[in-house]
Amino acid sequence: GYNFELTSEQKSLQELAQKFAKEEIIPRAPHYDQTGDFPWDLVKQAHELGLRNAGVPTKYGGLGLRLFDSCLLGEALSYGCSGIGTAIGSNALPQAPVILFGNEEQKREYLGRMTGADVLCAAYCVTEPGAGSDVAGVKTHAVRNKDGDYVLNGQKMWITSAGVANWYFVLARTDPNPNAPKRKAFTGFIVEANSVGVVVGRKEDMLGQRASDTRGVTFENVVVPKSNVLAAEGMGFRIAMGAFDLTRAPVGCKAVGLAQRAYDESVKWCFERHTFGVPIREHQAIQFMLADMAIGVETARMAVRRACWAYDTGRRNTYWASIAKCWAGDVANRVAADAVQIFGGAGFSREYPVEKLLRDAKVYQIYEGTAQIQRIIIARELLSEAK
Ligand code: CO8
Ligand code: FAD
Repeated sequence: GYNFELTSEQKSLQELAQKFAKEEIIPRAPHYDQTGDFPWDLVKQAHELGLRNAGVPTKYGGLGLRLFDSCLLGEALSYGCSGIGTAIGSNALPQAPVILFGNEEQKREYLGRMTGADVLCAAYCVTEPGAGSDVAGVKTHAVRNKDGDYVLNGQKMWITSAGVANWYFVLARTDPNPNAPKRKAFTGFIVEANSVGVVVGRKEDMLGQRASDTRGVTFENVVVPKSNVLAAEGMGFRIAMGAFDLTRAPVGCKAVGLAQRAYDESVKWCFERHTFGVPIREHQAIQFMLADMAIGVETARMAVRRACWAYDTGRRNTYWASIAKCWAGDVANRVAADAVQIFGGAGFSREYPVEKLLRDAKVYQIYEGTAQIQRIIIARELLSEAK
């Protein structure tokens, strides 16, 4: 069975990330929230401390952490600021297809590159203007040229770290037949960001997680060598879905970090703020809100750990990863909204920390599959199990 008690190594790792969040991220978070600049200084510091590329196997220079341990890091960084945490940790998403489906040469080149002295980012390009939830609606396509390489055309949208990436994972249609089965119609490519024909769009002006660099990317007759096909032509849909099994619990852990921060700020405020002659912590209505926040944070963390345990022990975790991502995303939104409520008018002001948490929380119900899509996946998994 599973045992979530942390070992002394896990505690040290967690403490390192917590210290970095407290001393480095929290003081600089308001600046990056206001400006929307990419937090290169913090990304570099995190890189030097070994807080990035955690899931990359040691053979390719990474920490080779289990998913459970990576999530300890992710939660701690997101506690400081989930936008900066995303900027620091978003390599995990484009790395997942390479870790799961790359050949030795691809792993050595594209994972090894990320773990060297240079501080590099990568990005995962699946979503398009006309296809987000419905991945099979992707229109970006690739055709073979006379050398057997591929020519890629299409437009991706909402791509995290697009403007700072060194390479992209790109999902493209390679079977033009509209009736081709999804599991055979798409191919996953690794695309060098400096390839001729790659055009990066302007940075999105976002509600929250503003430090994270989100942009569109257009591919105009980009030649991709055949050696940059992941697994084999036609494997793309399964690669994209397999990557989500590895990355949805880590997104959930970041939502837990945000929710824990909102809860901690609320508890602190309950001691400081007085109404009707008593600190507001003495009002039962406030206590019940705190209790509901605690229920959410604790169960969301457990759901994330349960999904990690399934993955780390080699079990298919699609169902658990979606439960973790969905529940943690919903909890983060409810807890952040309750934190604003507990702060009263101060909660509505940029001078206090909780309005940012509410803005930052929203995207946890949108990216890596919306709250509705997670429920679709959970229902499909449980019904197919029940058959
Ligand atoms: N593993 C392996 N194969 C799978 C999986 C899986 N988990 N899921 C599905 N498949 C296979 C199916 O078995 C099926 O194959 P077959 O035909 O052989 O049975 C084939 O794939 C097609 O599956 P479906 O019929 O289920 O396909 P649907 O078109 O019905 O849709 C989904 C499937 C699940 C709805 C899919 O489209 C989906 O996941 N949508 C959500 C998209 C999404 O999550 N996008 C996220 C983009 S990335 C992102 O947002 C990044 C955010 C920034 C993060 C920052 C991190 C720090
Ligand atoms: P739509 O698919 O148009 O959905 C609109 C609404 O309809 C949603 O509420 C959705 O839940 C609902 N809906 C859709 N279909 C159904 C259905 N069958 N049943 C019930 N409800 C349904 N993508 C990447 O590929 N890489 C990235 O790095 C990346 N980073 C992102 C960063 C940010 C900040 C944001 C906002 C998005 C990012 N995305 C990325 C895209 C993200 O994954 C998509 O926005 C998300 O999957 C939803 O797709 P959509 O925006 O097209 O919404």
